[in-house]
Amino acid sequence: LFPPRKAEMKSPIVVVSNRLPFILCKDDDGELQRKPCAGGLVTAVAPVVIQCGGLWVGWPGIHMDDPHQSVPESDPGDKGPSAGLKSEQVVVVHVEEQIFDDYYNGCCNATFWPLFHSMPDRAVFVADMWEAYSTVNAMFAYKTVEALKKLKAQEEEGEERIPLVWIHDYHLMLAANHIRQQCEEENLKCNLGFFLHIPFPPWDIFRLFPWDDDVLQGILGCDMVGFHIEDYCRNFLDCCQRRLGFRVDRVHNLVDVAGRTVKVRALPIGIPYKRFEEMANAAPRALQSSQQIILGVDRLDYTKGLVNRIRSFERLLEKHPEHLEVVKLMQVAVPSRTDVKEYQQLKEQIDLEVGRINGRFSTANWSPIRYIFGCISQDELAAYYRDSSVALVTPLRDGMNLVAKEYVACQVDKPGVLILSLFAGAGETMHEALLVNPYELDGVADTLHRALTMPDDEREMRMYHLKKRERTMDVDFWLSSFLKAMGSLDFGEEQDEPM
Ligand code: GDG
Repeated sequence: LFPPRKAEMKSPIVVVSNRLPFILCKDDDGELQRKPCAGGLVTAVAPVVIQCGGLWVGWPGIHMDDPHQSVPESDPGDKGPSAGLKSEQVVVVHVEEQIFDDYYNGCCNATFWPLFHSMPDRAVFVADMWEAYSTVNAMFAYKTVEALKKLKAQEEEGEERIPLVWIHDYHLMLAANHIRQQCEEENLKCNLGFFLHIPFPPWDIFRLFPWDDDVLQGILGCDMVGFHIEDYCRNFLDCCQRRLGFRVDRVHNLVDVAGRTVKVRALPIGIPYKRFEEMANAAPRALQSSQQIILGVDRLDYTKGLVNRIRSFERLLEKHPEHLEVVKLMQVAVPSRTDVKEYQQLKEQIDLEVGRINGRFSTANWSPIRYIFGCISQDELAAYYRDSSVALVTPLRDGMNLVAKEYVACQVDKPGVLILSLFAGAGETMHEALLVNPYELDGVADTLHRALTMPDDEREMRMYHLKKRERTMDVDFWLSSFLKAMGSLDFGEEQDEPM
């Protein structure tokens, strides 16, 4: 059974991610303050770091004037998941502003983000950005090795604890190899794990990156590499074999790196299911019950397929006019990377499409699309999920997609229908959703019609199975699976290791 109730970390964990589990900002007096983050990942991982006396290495969210300034303790009123993380458990990576810009806005978000989402035409390949990426990765690695030395110094006589270093996401694909090399030089031991939150693309796309071999070698510095789904594992193995000529075992998902074996695992992330279910049970009604609501919730990003989605909804109104004045598309689009031109253009395009379709179909008492460009609270979000008849989750490409899972957790009343893109990682496991190709607008429109007219017993049956799976395979399950695959959990003497 997961999570294994009695299991404990055998040794401390060092989490390495682009962002710390909170953001530092200045209050009115210019004093630094922690602003908590409450995403599922932080909620699951921070308590483990706190419990095992581990460390978190990351960028604090601002460029600090004095890089030696210490991180403040959390506010006494902070109820966020990282509140218990003491300042001595936080390792801040400071990066000079221009280098950070080339690393983050450049190589991470203008190169790897589109490329890994199989949209190579949007990707830029600039040597300076790649150089900044390599520099920042080396800085993260240096800080991590310093952190490992600190942990080593805290060991008691005769004790040897081998820490787990867990690196997250496409921002830090070179860090593992640096850490491994430095640890060898300094005679430090650690187990290295990496998890990629976005897709890993097929070989034919990946090879477009001019320094593709460095990226592979960087990731292979780990002992284990985790992806959301088997397809991404297969793509990665293909690249290791075809680009580097390494031997791969496709039955057990292993790569032989000069005699060292790297495990490759599909570990689909889940959500804090109970938290969403509780919020949905508690939240007051948010939407008018007289209309059928089709809900979309996304960061405003070109990978999320918002323009296609809005046009599919238009096709629904054209093809099935019985839905006029009865249904409404409610789209929440959270501002994201707003200083980037491509994202500004996408926003303008969505504004135009929404205006055009509302102008075309609205009547005195009804308009087809309600569009929120902004962030709503988690309680409100849970109520929107609960009160919508259909969730329309149609990314063009998505590593996993948590919105689909959160919608399912919040179906505590009359169950709704989940429409899900074939090209989201979530589509691999959420079989009872209505799966669609977001590029085929007519197909999505027909599926919308099917969802809106689906008999109650079919809705209930589909949602029952979806809920059952997500309740079990929640974010704690994912966390335990990763730690177990890394061999980092101690199950105690009385308890057998779960299968
Ligand atoms: C990356 C990968 C992978 C959205 N609007 C509001 C709001 N949200 C929250 C949702 C959800 C999260 O944002 C979005 O998660 P996704 O999974 O959809 O997408 P990414 O941000 O792109 O995440 C993705 C994920 O990493 C995890 O590995 O699934 O594929 O791209 O949790 O609830 N939250 C609030 N107000 C909003 O308006 N409070």
